[in-house]
Amino acid sequence: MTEVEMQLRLLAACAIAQEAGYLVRRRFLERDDVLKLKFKGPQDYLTETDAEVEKLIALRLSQAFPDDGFFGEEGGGAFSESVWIVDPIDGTADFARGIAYFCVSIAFVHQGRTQIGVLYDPMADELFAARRGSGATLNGRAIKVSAIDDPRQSVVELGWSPRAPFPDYLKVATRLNDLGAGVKRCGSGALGLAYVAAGRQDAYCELHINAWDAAAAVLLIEEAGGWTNDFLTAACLQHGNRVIGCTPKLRDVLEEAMRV
Ligand code: LIP
Repeated sequence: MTEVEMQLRLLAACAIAQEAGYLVRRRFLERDDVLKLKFKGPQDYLTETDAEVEKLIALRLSQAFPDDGFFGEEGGGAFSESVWIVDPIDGTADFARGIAYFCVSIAFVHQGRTQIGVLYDPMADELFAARRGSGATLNGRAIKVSAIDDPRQSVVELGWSPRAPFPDYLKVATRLNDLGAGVKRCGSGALGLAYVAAGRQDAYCELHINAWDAAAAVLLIEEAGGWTNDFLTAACLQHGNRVIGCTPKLRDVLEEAMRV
């Protein structure tokens, strides 16, 4: 794929993520007060907006790049040599409950490697973007991970979902606490990883997360000078994987803490 073809995909992904984010924001602000919750599984929320936004993103990408593949959290798809991997709303639980902490996540994977990662948080109006080898940005300004190298000074977000055994989560959380880390959990793995890239926190770990949740944000960390585990393996595309994204000097202690 040529330099121009890749750059066009970055620019298009940024524009599409923002258009999709504006739709998510509209739906969030116009929702009625009656709580109508639907679930795909235990603690796995499904909203009409997820499907609506994913359809919009798929349409825009197919119009711009008809030969690329598409895989979305809601509608699935196929993993081809050049494929877009999309989470229309990462942080669905918070979106569904009226908490403004979610984002649109779009990754472009070519020959098995993430080449473009774009996240847009429509409530904060923050566009995170990265192209492999070209750095990472937040609203157009270069970002980099923090310089924290001491776990006792670190903030570590430890994500969880019923996809991983809760006792294992508690085991890792206890180890992180024993290291002196400030341990937190929010509800969007994508934003949690993006905040590591922006230096707002020092690590994001999760025992299991799906490719569409994290692929884009993992590239942000790589391009912002951080370290990540080998997340997007061939198996990850189908089955997900554990994820560690952090400042480089926290790698060893976090890999140890995440062994279960
Ligand atoms: C979410 C992930 C998060 C995980 C949540 C959920 P969703 O994705 O980003 O890391 O802990 O349970 O899976 O469902 O909001 O797209």
